[in-house]
Amino acid sequence: MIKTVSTTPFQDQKPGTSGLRKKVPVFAQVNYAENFIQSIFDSLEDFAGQTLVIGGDGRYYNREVIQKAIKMAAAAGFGKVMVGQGGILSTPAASNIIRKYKAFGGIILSASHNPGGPTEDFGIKYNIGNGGPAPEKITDAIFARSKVIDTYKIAEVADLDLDAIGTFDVAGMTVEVIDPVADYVELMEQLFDFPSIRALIASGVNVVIDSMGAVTGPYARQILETRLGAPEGSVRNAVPLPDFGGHHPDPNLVHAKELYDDVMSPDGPHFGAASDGDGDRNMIVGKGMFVTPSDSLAIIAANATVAPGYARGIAGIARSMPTSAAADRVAEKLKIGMYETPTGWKFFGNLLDAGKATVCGEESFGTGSDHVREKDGLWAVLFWLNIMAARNESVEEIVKSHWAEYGRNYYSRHDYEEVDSDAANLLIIALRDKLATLPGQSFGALKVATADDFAYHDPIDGSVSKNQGIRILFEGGSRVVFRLSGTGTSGATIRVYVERYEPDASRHAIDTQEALADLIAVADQISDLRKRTGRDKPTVIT
Ligand code: VG1
Ligand code: CO
Repeated sequence: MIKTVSTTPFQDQKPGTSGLRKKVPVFAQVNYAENFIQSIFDSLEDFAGQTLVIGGDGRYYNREVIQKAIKMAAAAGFGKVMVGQGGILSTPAASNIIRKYKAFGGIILSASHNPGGPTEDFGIKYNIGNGGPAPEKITDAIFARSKVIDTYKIAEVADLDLDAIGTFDVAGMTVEVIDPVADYVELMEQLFDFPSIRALIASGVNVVIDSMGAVTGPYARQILETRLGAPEGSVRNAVPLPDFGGHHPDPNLVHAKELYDDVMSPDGPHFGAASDGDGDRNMIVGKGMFVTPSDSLAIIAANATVAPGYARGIAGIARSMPTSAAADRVAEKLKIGMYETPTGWKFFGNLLDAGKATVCGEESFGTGSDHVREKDGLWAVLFWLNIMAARNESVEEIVKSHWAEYGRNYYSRHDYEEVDSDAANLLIIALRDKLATLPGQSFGALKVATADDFAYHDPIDGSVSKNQGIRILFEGGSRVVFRLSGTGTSGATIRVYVERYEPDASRHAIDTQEALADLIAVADQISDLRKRTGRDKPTVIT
């Protein structure tokens, strides 16, 4: 029943910031997905008889690849596969299942915040036994293997019915089709004060969540509507659809604008949140106040002890390098560790496992903690509701008092999407060449203090990750950072991150883009971005 199939390698299966992402037609090529899945298995050791978790965000091609992965796991010798009903598992839910049931690892099918559909994006990611994304050592091995692979193994059996909960046999391997939501909800109930949040909602605080036609719908409905008593319909776009109902499931001010406008309107809800394709990102909006993800991390850390799961305090905070330094000030005040990592959740895993960091965050709408090893969108939403309930304050009040205490880090990211790859690479190379001459140079009132290409030395395993972003730091705490995206599927995306620290509370009400205007201009001057890319403005500003 186990068939060995000859194949020829593809040269483009290099995992990026978060797994392998390609357009569906690329993944649908004969043997393409199989090659990559076999390359994962070939890079792992000692998993015979162990459990593999499989699930995805429900996007187009999810079910097809899940069937292949199950049959290949059986052929590879796994003892058991746990798969979410309908092929559904949000990324944080998958991480939880891996940890809770002590699985060997998991395969998550998602291209996260990228659109879905027959000509849109798909992705495959491998997570290790701690529930987190495979570290570079493993993703490098997978890529190396994918370039030379010549056979894969697959069980020749009929497709499994993914919609029926229960235990089945696939070529001698057990497959358990599980409720994708139950374990996750149980975990959230342990971490947060559900009775207080329930009371907050009952008191008339109107909460809405936009699931953007992606995976969080079933999770959000169970938590917000069933457990916390919000009226039916509080979760919008709640059914996961293969094309996300045409939504671009990226929770930011561009793609979740409808929700934002609604919360900002006088009669709209008091609190709104949105999540991405696979449920690991979050956007938090309160009436009159959009919360930047960097501020969200800082505020969650500063208020963490209000949540029962964090009542004993947090051990440390970790943030990706481009994320604003708002959380650093909280760590300083709490006298706890602060860790600055490269972009991508895989770099937090060691810090979380070692107990060095409890909460982590990225400027890209990602926040999470040691409860799983992925960022977690609904976790962040519940944390905010728990803080609001405990402090009896609105989002706006909480953010403003945080700024008054710690100062405000004005922050924005400008993305230039689908630019010519050569132009983007040349821009980074040219910046790298300039680094040594920048310190001491002045641009108007801004004087460069230091400039480098960020390299991370993992304090736990000693591994080194180089070329993680060009940073130019100015005297007084302002900075600009340049890096290329590792999640896009066409052309290159240049990300420019801009930050200014403003301690003076009388200057906390300036429009963000205005507050950063001089830095934005200097970023262009130093990088020559507009000339090099032919673009006169960013594709997306967050
Ligand atoms: C982006 C974000 C990064 C995030 C990654 C995966 O990566 O910037 O912070 O970890 O997406 O998020 P990049 O390389 O395109 O900048 V998800 O929700 O797409 O898995
Ligand atoms: Co995501």
